[in-house]
Amino acid sequence: MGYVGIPAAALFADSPTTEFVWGIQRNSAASGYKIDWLNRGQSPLVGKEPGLQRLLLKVVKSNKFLCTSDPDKLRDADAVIIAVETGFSDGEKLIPDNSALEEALRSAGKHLSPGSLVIIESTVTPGTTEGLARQILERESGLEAGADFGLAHVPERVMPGKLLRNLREYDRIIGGIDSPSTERAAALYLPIMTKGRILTMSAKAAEVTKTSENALRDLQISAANQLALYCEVLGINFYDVRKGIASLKGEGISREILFPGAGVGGHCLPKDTYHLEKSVKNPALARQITGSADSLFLLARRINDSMPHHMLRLTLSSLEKAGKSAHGARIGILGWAYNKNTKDARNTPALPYRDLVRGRGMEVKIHDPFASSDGDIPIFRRLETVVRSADVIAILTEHDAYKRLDLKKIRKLMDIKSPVIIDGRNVVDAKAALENGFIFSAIGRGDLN
Ligand code: SAJ
Repeated sequence: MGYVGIPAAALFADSPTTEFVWGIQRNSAASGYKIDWLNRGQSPLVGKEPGLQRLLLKVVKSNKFLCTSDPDKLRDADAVIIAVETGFSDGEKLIPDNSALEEALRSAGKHLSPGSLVIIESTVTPGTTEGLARQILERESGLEAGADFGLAHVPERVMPGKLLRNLREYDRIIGGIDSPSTERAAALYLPIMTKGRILTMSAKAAEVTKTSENALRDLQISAANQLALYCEVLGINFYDVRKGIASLKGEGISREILFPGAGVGGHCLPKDTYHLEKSVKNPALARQITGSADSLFLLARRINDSMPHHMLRLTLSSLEKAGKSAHGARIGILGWAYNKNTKDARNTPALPYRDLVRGRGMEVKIHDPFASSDGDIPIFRRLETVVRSADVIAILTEHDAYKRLDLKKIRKLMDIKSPVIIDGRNVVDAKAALENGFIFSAIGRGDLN
C-alpha cells in the first residue's frame, strides 16, 4: 500500500469487473498506520494526487475495498499483485535488496490458491520473475507456476502527482511466463485503462523494458551533462547549442536532448540501471559489447553522479574570484528535494554536494519549500534564514520558487562584497545576476563562468 499499490487497488476496486479488493499492508512501525487511514478512505500518500482521495472514499463506502495486515485474505483471491520497494543494499557492488520482495512472495506463496494469477509490479532485475519469484511461489505453495497458477511482470510507470492518470492513460507492458499468464494479466488490467494500450511480451522482455526505459533516460541526461561540461571548457553557452541541436528536424530525425544539472536523484533512475546491468551476469560479455570499456549505462551513471563534484568545482573557482577561501565561507543550498516541486529527497544530489562543501570547511544552511528535515540535516522554509549573510548560494533543485528569485533582495540579504551564485538547474537569470553584482557560475555556461 504505497505509491504503486494504493492507486492500483482503488482503480481495481472501482472497476465493475472486480468483485472486491483486499489491500495487504504489513503492520510495521513505519507503515502500519496506513491500514486505518485507508479503511477510513483516507490516502496516506503525501503530495497532491488528483482524484485519489475521492476514489478511495468511494470504494470504501461501497464495500469494494478494505485494507488488512492479514495475508490469509489472499486465499480467496483470483489475482495477487505485488508492489513493494526493490532497491539496492549497495549500489557500488550492485547488490539488489530483494528483502521486501522475498517477504511478499513468501506470503503470497503461502496463501496461494490453485488457479490464481500472481502479478509483480515492482521493478526487478531482469530474470527475477521466472527465477527467484517463481521459485519462492512454487516452494511456498507447493503449486506449479504455469500449470497451477499464472505469473506475470506488469511494471509500474507511476509518477508522483499523476498516479491515477498514468494507470489509466499510459501504455502498459504485460509479460507473462507463458501466454495464458499474459492473456489473463491483460484481461485483468484492460478494464482499468482508458487511453492506455496493452503491449504483451515475455516476462523477461517486460523486465528489460522497465529497467532500460529508465537506464536510457539516465543516459540521455548524462549526454546533456557531458556536453554541458564541454561547453564550459570551450567557453560557450550550452543552451545555445541545445537550441541548435533541437532545431534539427525532418523525417525520422529526432534529437531528444535533455537538460544538464547538479545530478540525478530519485527512486527510479539511480537504481534501474543497476538492475539492468545485474541481469547480464557475465561481465566479460558486457565488455565484449562495449569493447573492453565499462557498459555505456554504467558510464552514464558515473557521469551523472559526478555532477555534485562539478558543482563543488564551480563553487571553489567562484569563491577564488571573490577573493575568499572556502574554509569558513557560509553557503546557502537552495533545494534539497531530488526533483522540482516535490518533497521527495530520495537519492538527492544535494546530499553529496553538501558533504563536499562541508568537507572544504564551509558552513552550510539548506532551504527547501517542500522537503522536510532529514535526520540531523535541518531544512529551513524561510529563504531569508538561509540567504542572510551567506557568501554563496547554490541552487540544487529547480523548484518553481527559485525561478523568480528577487536578486536585489538576495544581494541585500547576503550583504557582503562579491556575493556568489552557483546555478545547478538553469533557473537564475544570468544577466540579472551579473547586473546585480553577483559572481555567477552555472552548469553549461562556459560563456559566463
Ligand atoms: N534530471 C536532469 N535532467 C533532465 C531530467 C531530469 O538532471 O533533463 C534529473 C532530475 O533533476 C532528477 C532526476 O534526474 O534529479 C530524475 O528526474 P526524472 O524527471 O526522471 O523523474 P523521476 O525520477 O521521478 O522519473 C520518473 C520515471 N518514471 C517511472 O519510473 C515510472 C521516469 O521513467 C519518467 O521518465 C520520469 O518520472 C518523468 O518523465 O517524469
